[in-house]
Amino acid sequence: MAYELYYWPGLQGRGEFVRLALEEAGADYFDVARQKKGMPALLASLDSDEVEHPSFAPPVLRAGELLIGQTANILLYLGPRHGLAPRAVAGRLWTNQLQLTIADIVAEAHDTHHPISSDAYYEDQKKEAKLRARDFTGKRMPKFLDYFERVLEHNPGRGTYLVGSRLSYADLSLFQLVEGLRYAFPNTMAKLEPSYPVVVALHDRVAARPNIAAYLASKRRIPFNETGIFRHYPELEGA
Ligand SMILES: N[C@@H](CCC(=O)N[C@@H](CS)C(=O)NCC(=O)O)C(=O)O
Repeated sequence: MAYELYYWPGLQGRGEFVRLALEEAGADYFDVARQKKGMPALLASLDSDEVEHPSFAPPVLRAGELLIGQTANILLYLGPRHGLAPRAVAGRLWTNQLQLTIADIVAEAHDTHHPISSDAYYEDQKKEAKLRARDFTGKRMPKFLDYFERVLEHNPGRGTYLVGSRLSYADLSLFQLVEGLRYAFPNTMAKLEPSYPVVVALHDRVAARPNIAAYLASKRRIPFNETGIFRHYPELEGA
């Protein structure tokens, strides 16, 4: 069975957390909206008249009969099926908890460029974006990175992975978070990274995994750009 991933074409966005899990697993999947006539199919996955369990927003994954929305929920489903999360309930919940915490900082990263409204242009909320980004880079980024560094250090597996002694989708997502923050806030990350050696080492190990490295080098990996969640606006770093 090939999975169908429904996500906006042309940007990594939250779809990327699902792509990374599918790529690491070597799973068969179609990125539906990137194929011909894919957009109507994507929109149909959100249309309450068409589907039993409509999603509010992409990403959405079709797995056979199931249509699953919410990034963390999709990963909760995929994880144990592809050896990317523990099977026992405590481990599954812990992995999900970490993913939800990553979702929290992802939402905050988004709000640095859209602090007032997701429906308004960045250009119309630049002043507020500057204030929000100052708080995000000065306080929130270090607070979240402190947390993930601590989780890695406290894992009896001694910093190799976030959960137990094996790679999980939470590790892939932390990799993507570091990638995104580096793209959006390169100066801040250059200053912060020396304080987070374990997070950075995990990022590097994920990047070197054969399936991930092949994916990153492929055309399937959409470059970061200013339509996604992680956007590089130099003025938001005080430049
Ligand atoms: N909590 C959801 C958020 C989904 C979400 O906000 N998707 C964005 C794209 S990354 C979107 O299309 N939002 C449209 C909207 O909020 O109106 C998740 O983690 O999947």
